[in-house]
Order: sequence, then C-alpha cells, then structure tokens
Amino acid sequence: MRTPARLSLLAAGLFLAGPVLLHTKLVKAEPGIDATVSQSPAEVRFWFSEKPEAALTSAALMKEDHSPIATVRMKETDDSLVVAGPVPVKLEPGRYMVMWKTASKDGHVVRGTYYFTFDPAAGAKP
Ligand SMILES: [Cu+2]
Repeated sequence: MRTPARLSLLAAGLFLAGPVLLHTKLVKAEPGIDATVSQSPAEVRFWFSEKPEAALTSAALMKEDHSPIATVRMKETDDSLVVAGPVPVKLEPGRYMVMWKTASKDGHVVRGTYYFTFDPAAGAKP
C-alpha cells in the first residue's frame, strides 16, 4: 500500500509550498542558475514572476567560500519583469554564488541563492 503514503507526502509538499506561491520568484537569471559561462559576466540580470521593485532588488556576488566580491545594484529594464545591473569587477575563473534579494507585492523580502561557474575554456568545448 504505497499510494496513501505518497499522497500524504504530496499533500505535505503542497502545504509547504503554499505561502511561497504568493511571493515573486526568480524565474531565470544571467549568468544562469547552475550555468557555466566562458567570460566574466559584465552584468547580472534577473527575470521575476512579478514586477520587482528595482530599488529593493540587489545581487551580492560571492566566491564559493562566501567571501564577498561585489554588490550589484539592479535597475529597471524595458521589460517590467526584468532588472539588470553591472558587475563592477572582472572575475577570476571559478565557481561563484549569487545572493539575490527583492520584495514581493505585499512588501515581504524574498531572497535566494544560486551558483554559476566561470570557466574560460567552457566556450571551446563542443
Ligand atoms: Cu508575503
């Protein structure tokens, strides 16, 4: 009888996911989530599920060991769901963490982290 257990797990999952659904989500990012890029990114760009408040949106760029590199101030773009800002430094090859932060329509801060890798040799691979 595996079905009831699976159903209750699903129900628990939906319950936990519930409140989060009310908040804006990071849909896509550049440099990409878990992506490998072959050049030091000149900017960070976020695509959100709702219009973000640009003034309350930021990206903190860190090394894999969480030592800070730069904070990127995000500005509005032509697309109301997209904000972008310049990376003020050239990165060394390596793995990086992006800590993003924005505010939902209800004013609650939403934040998350993701990683990307800068590998100059990545573009040469097929
Ligand atoms: Cu909220």
